Formats: sequence, structure tokens, C-alpha cells
Amino acid sequence: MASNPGSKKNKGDGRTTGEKGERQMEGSRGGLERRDFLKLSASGVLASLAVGCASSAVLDLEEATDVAGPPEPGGAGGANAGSPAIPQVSERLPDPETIQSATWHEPWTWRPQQWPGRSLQLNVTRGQNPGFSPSPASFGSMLFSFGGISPGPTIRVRSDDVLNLTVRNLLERNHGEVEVGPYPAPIDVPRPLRAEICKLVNEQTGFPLDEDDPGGCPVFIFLEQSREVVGAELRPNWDIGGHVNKFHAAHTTNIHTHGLHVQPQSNADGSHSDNIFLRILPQGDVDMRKQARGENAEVLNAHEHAGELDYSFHLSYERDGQRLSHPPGTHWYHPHSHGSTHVQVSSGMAGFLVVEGDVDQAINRAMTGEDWPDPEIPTGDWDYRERLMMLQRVFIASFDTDAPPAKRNLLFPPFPAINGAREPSVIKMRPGAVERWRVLNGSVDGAGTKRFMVLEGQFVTVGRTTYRVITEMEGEGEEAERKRRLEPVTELDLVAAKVDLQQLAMDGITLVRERDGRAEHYIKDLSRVNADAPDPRLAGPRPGETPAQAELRCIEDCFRDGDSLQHAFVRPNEVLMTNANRCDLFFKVPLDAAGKVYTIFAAESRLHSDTHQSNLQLVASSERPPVRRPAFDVAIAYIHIDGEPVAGGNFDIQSLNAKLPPVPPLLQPIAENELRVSAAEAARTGVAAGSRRTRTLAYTGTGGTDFPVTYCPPGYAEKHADMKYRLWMNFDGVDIMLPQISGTMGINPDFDLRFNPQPEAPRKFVAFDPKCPRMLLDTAEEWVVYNTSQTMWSHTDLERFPQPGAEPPFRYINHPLQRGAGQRRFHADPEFKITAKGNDHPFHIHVNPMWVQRVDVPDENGVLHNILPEPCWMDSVAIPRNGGRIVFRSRFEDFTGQWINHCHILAHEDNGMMQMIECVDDPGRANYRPRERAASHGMSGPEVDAIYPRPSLELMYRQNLSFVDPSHIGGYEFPGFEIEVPTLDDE
Ligand SMILES: [Cu+2]
Repeated sequence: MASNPGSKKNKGDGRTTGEKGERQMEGSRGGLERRDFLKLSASGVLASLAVGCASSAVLDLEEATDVAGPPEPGGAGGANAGSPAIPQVSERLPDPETIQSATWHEPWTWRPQQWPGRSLQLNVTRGQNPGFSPSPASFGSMLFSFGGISPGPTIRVRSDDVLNLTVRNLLERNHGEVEVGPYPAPIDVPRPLRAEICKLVNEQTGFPLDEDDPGGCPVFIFLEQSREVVGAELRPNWDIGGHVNKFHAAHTTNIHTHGLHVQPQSNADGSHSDNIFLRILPQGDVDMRKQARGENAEVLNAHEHAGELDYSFHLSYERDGQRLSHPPGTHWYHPHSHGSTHVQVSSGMAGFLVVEGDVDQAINRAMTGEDWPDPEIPTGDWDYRERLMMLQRVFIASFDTDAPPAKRNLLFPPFPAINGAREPSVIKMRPGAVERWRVLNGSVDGAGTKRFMVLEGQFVTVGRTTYRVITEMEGEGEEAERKRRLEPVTELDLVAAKVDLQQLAMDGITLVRERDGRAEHYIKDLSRVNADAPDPRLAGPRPGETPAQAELRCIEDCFRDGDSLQHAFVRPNEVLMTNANRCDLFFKVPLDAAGKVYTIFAAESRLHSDTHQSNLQLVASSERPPVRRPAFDVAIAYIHIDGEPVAGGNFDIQSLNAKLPPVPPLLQPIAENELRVSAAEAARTGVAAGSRRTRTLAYTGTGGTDFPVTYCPPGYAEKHADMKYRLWMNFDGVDIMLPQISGTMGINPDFDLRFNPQPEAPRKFVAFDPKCPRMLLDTAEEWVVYNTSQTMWSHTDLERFPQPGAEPPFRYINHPLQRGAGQRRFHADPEFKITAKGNDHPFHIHVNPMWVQRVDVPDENGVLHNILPEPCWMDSVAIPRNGGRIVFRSRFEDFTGQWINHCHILAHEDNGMMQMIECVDDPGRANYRPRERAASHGMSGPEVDAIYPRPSLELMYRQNLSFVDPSHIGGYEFPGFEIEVPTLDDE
């Protein structure tokens, strides 16, 4: 281990000497009985490395990080000025001023009107690998795609259209090497095993791997070895089928129209609509089943279809005998087959689904004089056009044993893609030009939350740091040479470079506000949002503070109280976009901007996880360089302002407000009155008339890498001897549970502490859940969704607090504390740090949008504060971790049937953080909770607590670690006994 240059121990950890590390490793290894796993198949390792090495030629921007020296805290937010080496400007970085014509590209567009009676064929195909795909991404290739391109074709429909799609599954059969019963999630490879794998790869190939870098450890190799390592029972050719809570059936697909208010199941004529319970199997699966069960056997389950399926989405809908148009908006489509949603969407299977209607017509007319100009061609006096921007982080490898074996061995890190392309492209605009951008955050992972902004100047993120590109002319006259160099920037620099934006829509829904008791659409001037409030993140260093200490204090300051939370989360001229969010923006080039360059930029929102704070604690408290992943900041495109000013002069975007059409019934704000139970309903349900229909849920599960140590109770290991390395492990003579990262994701269907002070363990998804929420048709409800994923704190000094396993930082005993208590301990004793991280879970609900009232973030003392500036229609909203909550109202109208809510971190969804819900027309079947009062946007956090009681830290801790999977196929209970909450010795 000591000779491994990729090992963290050799990066200056003063506490753990190589010698000690070796002893510890021996100790841990001694706890493992099977050492056969070291026989990594040569093909597996070498194939992985070949791909890894081949990628380095392409990855020159990333490679440059290596010469930039040890990473600094904070990436864009960090102080990088002392960096010993600054990377060179890569030749691949476009120079917007010298590029002759724009390189911006968008997928091709399908309009049903142009193809009457025809359907759009969405062919699900596998990308090539190794090698380049026909996609503009051209980086390796994606795992799956619609017809070989990513994003898929853009669909533009009108508000009254019928959209016909044929989804054809051209994939080969699922590979069917399926673990049956409890299984090890490969991303939960215990640290000693990871260390062994990294060491072996390094010894055999010289390829440096960092066992502490989640993106660097080849967990996919582990999967190949899992039979040997954990003795998991992998059944070859076993068809798992069904809706199982794990990554599975990578080759099974279907389609979901994200954001559309359409039939959730079947249309009146029996055709399929937005039904995510359907599963389209590859033909090969049918053959496989027939081989197993006989040629004439009935091999398809109720919701399964082989090969292809036709869908028909009716945009208009009937209400009270009238046909109503679908509101216009920027939506999207992607597959939603439980178990393969993450692998398919993250590999690029997604496309825009734009509904065009009265709002667009009004804006088009004002900007161009035409109702329907070509959205991609500058038209009229302000060069008005639209642009579609899909932002993703593309994963091209899979944990899933149903995926192609070649894909399980890839070392590619996930990479950002903008409309499928890895590098930012160049846009040309004239001074005074006005554009409308439809931005989609297609991210599906835990680092997906972004702050969207436009910066004056050219910026690029290389590895972990963001730089400004400085252009200078060297020499004189004919000899002059254009030189470009990079200059590291801080968060302050980025903020200073932001330019004005105006927002038309969120999640495709034109913004709605109430004025004089009337609802109206409006365009929000983002330059005025919290413009005068000081941003706690930007307070400079105090005397004696290192940059990391200063940044850590600023992060802590963000959580001091309600004001600091509001001021940190809500900033001018940026849009906070979590996974699946869309926003429609207007960007206007200033008339005097000729020659300037702007960067369309999406910065990772570091307040949406604890990773950044825990990294800063490491740096601030020791010499040790932090274990860090690259910042997921993305330069989307560069705009070069070129040519004569537009004819129309300086356009006033706010003047468009007067042109916007009235708010349709579907999007009228939901007043508290609408929540009231009518007398007729009360007669059927037995609840008091006038009470409010409400419901509470909790999303729970912990997504960090350092899990709480949970000791097995006496007798557990003996009882589950065959589950060693799957449910439990022995470290230094102590039996501990193996908590599974992805396995700890579920939902409490009725998390209501007023009626149920000790709610049962969270449940994973069941396709026909008898406990599911059942809403009454054409009524409104208020939902409160808590996020009980916790931030946890631990002693990390192994001299004073030796842990089982003893390999730092492996599995400390984690304590659930409020942020403030943990921070105070950290400052008194820097060995007490954040070690397990809660996740903000992006809540998404299908079919009906949410009139979101509140996004309540806990301050350092756990008091909740609403950070939502005003109520807003959305379909995806992040629930803040550590006991945070969202409050929304929704009308369940027009459609009965079954659909879902789920976490839009799609790995969480595939692993069970999804819930079936049902809309019924029989009041007797509805199961809302009646309450005397409802919450509101303007209440204080504690006032809302009084109506919807909050979970305690202790309850959250237990909920994070106790799960039930009611599925009869993969079903298990974890861990199957009561979890005790650890207390600190001085408590
Ligand atoms: Cu989640």
C-alpha cells in the first residue's frame, strides 16, 4: 500500500503513516475469508484501463488538472490564487472571437402537424463502444439512445394536438445475471475491498487509482468479481421481470411525458397515454422466457409488451363538456421503466417536448410580427429566436448486471453534456438582440442542482477550478500573436460577472402571480431578486484565517437564521434548478456590447449537499489535501456579440407583460378554500365538513459514503450466516451491518406525527400499493413532504476513538446532531466532522402540477424557514435534507387512475424512492387527512410545525436505516431489528 502513488495515505496525511495503514489493511483483510477476489480477470482490468487511457487523449481539459497541483477548496468558490500551476488553454476550448460562425446545435424537430396521421418512431438503440457515436456528444458514446442521438428529437406540439409515438425497443435481451434476494450494491463496496481493488490495479498496470475518489475506484470491476467476493448468488439467464426496487432490466424501457397534464394510463379509446407502469421488453427477453417456460407459455405479465408500443398523448382535455387546451410550456420526455430509469436517462435518452400555445403566439407576435416564426431563425427587429438547452451529466457505465457486460467495466467519469455535446459551443448575437431560452436541467444525480446564470467574459471549469479566459496580443503589427491564458476566479468574481436575465416560466409553466385578487401571467425581472441582500457566501476572510477556514465560516453563516438562508439560496440574476427543472428565460444583449463575450454558465449549487462543507472541514482542520470530486460547474455556451446593432433598439422585456394571455383554469392559484371538505363529501367520508384535505409524506434515506456503524444484535450473524458480505460483515471481531447506499431509499406513505407519532418503517415502491395516497377527483389537497435524510457527525480521530474496521474514514459511529451543535463541536475539536451526508431529494409528481407554497430549509438550530420568494407552479422541487420540507397544493382534476411521485435522483427512484398514487371518483375511497387548518406561504416555520408536526432527530435516524420492501420478488426488510440512536459520551 505504501508504494501506491494513487493511495490517499501518501498524500500527506500526517496522522496515518504508511506503516500503520498497512497494518490496518492487513487487519481488515484478515477479516475477509475469501481472498480469491484478488484474481481480477485480466480482461476485466485491462479492458477498463484501455478505455480509461484512450479517454485521456480526449480529456485534455481534465488532464490539465493534474498539472494544477493539489486541489483547492471550493472550486469556483475557493481561493485558488495560490495554486502553483495554472493549466494551459486547451486547443479544444473555443475562441468565440475568432470562430467565424456559430457552432450551437440543437436536435432535429418533430411536429405532428407536419406528419398528419403518422407517429414519431423512437427507436431505443445501444450506442457503440469503444468508438464514437453519431451523437454530437462524440465522447465515447452513450450507453443507450433514441435512434443514436442524444438528446432525442425535439417534439413541438400545439396545445390541442394529439402526439402519437411509437417506442421500439431494439436492444438485445437483458443479460440476466441477477442477484436474487438481498444483494450488495456495487457502489457500497466496503472500503477494504475498494482499497484492495485499487492496489491490485495499480500493481498490475501502474494506473493510479484513488480509493477515496468515488469516481476513481473501478467499482465495475468489483461487480464482475462479486460472485467470488461476496458469494452473491447470481443466477444466469434469470429474468427478474416486474417492478423490483434495484437497478435491473437495463434493456426494458417505456416513455414518460414529464410535465404534461394528460391521461396517466389509457385514453378513452384504449390507447396508451402517460403510463409509466408499462414495460416494453426486448424481443430477446420473450425468447428467453419461452425457452425457460415453453414455446406456448404465456410469458408476458399484465403491463409488459414485447418489442414496441404505440402511445397517444391527447394535449387537450375535456372538462364540464368543454375541450380545454393544454397550457403551453417547456417539458420533456424520457424513459421511466422502474429499475432502468437511471441508466437510460443518464446515458442520454431524453428529449424536449415543447407545447406551443397562446403565450408563445403573443410573444412571437410582439417580437417578430409573426405568430409562428421558425424558432431557430433570428426574426424581426430584435433577431428574436428561441434556443433549447438541455444540460445533463452523462453516465455511460452501468452497475446493472442486466446491462451489456462491456459497459460494466468502464472507468469513464460521468461528463457534462449540453445538448449532447461535451464542450461548450459558440453562439453569435448582435447588440440589442433578444432571445428566449428554454433551459432543461436533465441531470439525474445527486450533484445535479445548478445555479443557472450568464456571465460577462469567457469562463471555463477545468477539473475542480473555474477560470476566466484572458486574451492578450503579444508583439506588434503584423507580428502580433493572439495569446490566451487562464486566470482562476472566486465566487465573488463569478457574482460580479453576472448579467441581467428575465424569467418567463418555471417547469414549463408561465409564471403566475396574484394582483388585486386576480391571477395574471408575468415576466420576472431576476435582476431585482434579493438584489440588496448581502450574500453570506461572499464575506471575505478575516485576519488569520486560511482561505478554507474563511469559506467554511461563510458556508456556516448561510445556515445561521432565516435571513441568511433566504439571502444565500435566492440570488439575483440566477435560477436555482434542481434535477428535471425547466426555466424559460429572456436574454437581451446590451446595445453597447459589440465585441464582448458572454458565458452561459451552470454552477453546481453547493448548498444542496453537505459534501462541500465536509470537504472544507477536512482542509480547514488538517494539512491533508481533501478528497474531492471535480466541481460540476458547466460552461454551456459562449456568446460572441458580433455585427451591427439590431434595428429595434433597446427592447423593454417587461413590456411583454401587457401582451400575455389570461391564466387558464388549470393554473389558477389554489386558495385555502379549495382544500375544504364539502358537505356532500363529508357525508360520504365521515370527516367534518369544512376541514382541509391534507397529506404528509417523508422521503428518507442517507446518500453519503460513510454510513453509520450499526452493530448486529446478538445472534444476528448466526441466524443470517449465508448473508455475510450481503447484509453484514465482520471487522476486527465485530459484526456490523452493511448498509447499502442505494438500498436506503424509500417513502413513508403516511408520515403523520399527529395521528401516528411512531410511523412504521419507510416502504419501497410497490406497483399496486394498497397503502398509497388516494385523492378525490376534482378536489385540491395540501401536501407536506419531509426529507428525513440526515447530516451526521463523528469523531474521526482513530487514536482516541478507534472504530471497527479502523481504515480511515471507514464507518465511524455517526451521531445525528443539528448542524449548529455539530459545528460547535468541530470548532472545539476539529476531529469531529460531518461524515455522513443527507441528500436534498428532488420531489417530482406526475400529471398535475404543484402550486408550491414553501420550501422550508432548517437553519443551524433546526428551525425551518421558507426560502421560496413567492408561491410558484412547479412539477419538481428539491426537499431540503435534515428535516426540511416542502408544502404544496395540487388539484387532482380531469383524470382518475394511477400514477406516481418519486425522487428525481433517478438512482433513488430505481431503488424504491417512488410511490404509486391514485385519483379516485368515489369519496369513500379517498384517504386524505382532514385538518382544521392548512399552512400558507407567509407563515413562520414553527406555525407550520404546529399544523404538521416535525420528525425528531431520533426518529429520522431510525427512519434512515429501517426499510421494508413489500415487493414479492426482491423483497427484504432492512435490517429487521430496531436501530438504536447512538449518543455522545458526554450527553
Ligand atoms: Cu433522492
